[in-house]
Amino acid sequence: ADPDLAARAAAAKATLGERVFILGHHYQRDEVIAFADVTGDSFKLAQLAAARPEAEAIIFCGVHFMAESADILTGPHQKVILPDLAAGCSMADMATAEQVEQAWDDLADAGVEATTVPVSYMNSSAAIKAFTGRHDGTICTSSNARRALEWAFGARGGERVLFLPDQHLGRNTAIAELGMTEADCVVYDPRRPRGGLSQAQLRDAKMILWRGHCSVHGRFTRQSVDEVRARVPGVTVLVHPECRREVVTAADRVGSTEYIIAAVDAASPGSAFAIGTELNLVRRLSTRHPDKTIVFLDRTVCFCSTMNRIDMPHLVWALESLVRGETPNQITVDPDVATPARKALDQMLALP
Ligand code: CIZ
Ligand code: SF4
Repeated sequence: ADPDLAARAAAAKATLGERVFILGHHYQRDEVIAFADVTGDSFKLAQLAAARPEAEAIIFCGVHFMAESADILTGPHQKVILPDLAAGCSMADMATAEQVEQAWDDLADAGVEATTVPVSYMNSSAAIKAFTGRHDGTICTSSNARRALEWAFGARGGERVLFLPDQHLGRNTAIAELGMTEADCVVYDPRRPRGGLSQAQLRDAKMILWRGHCSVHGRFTRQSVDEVRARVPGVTVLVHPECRREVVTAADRVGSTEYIIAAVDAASPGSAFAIGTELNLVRRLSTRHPDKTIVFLDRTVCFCSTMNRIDMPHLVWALESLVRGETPNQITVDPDVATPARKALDQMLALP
């Protein structure tokens, strides 16, 4: 890390004081996390975004969909800033509003849209969250996907769920947490007519999984797990539910980033973990626990390139712009979109 940039960030932050609130996602670089007032996964950060109403500016060190959610959940006087506008998410980009409207029309043609509940992962655009709210669905994260599905099939009375946009989180949660089988799940491919499915398949499915995935977590394989077990004797394999089904079944434990952090923190000295999630977080856990062996599940997988776009030059630029009275890279969600998206986010925050 560049000491000059760190000194400039510290000086600007001190000048701004309570006027700025810096949120840092667990997948951010160490040097950026050092300046975060709070850190968390997307669920925790969504809950915390509105925690400091006196802050005029929220610098979101994470990716675009998270900044959009923060704008939706915070007051109109609070400006949300994404230090680099190119910090998107390839998974969120895999479901566009037009494609999802088309899928809903396909469900209507099959006569089942009224009994289908949209459940959308936080990792989606504000437009997808708005679609979800307009159809009385809910947002979920990997921390509460089980509760979201239980609500959709329970209190909400759905017969099937349209799960957007991460097929792996949807499948892993349905099978491991709700006792469904592969046969209950179908994959809707937005590039094919009617998602590549028959009307009977749309009707009979309990989980209609969108064909989306994370370009980082989707790269771990069954072989990654086998190889790490051979390399590190007695290792506990801990993976995120964005990993493919074959990886989750081969692993020992599965859970959100918050779950992974808690599991490693609670383990006794001398324990060994191979972790299948973003590399910045795995390295940070390894540094924090020198008494434990912590390895990355697959050495050929790399950082999330868009998370890593938020670096010290961008953070310093955002902070110093605020000091000058400028508000660069502000993320604002149009009220037509924000209102139904907020409804879907509030439904998530109200899950039991
Ligand atoms: O993969 C991601 O972007 C995750 C895990 C987000 C989050 O914190 O839920
Ligand atoms: Fe998107 Fe995956 Fe990066 Fe998360 S880790 S921001 S899901 S591409």
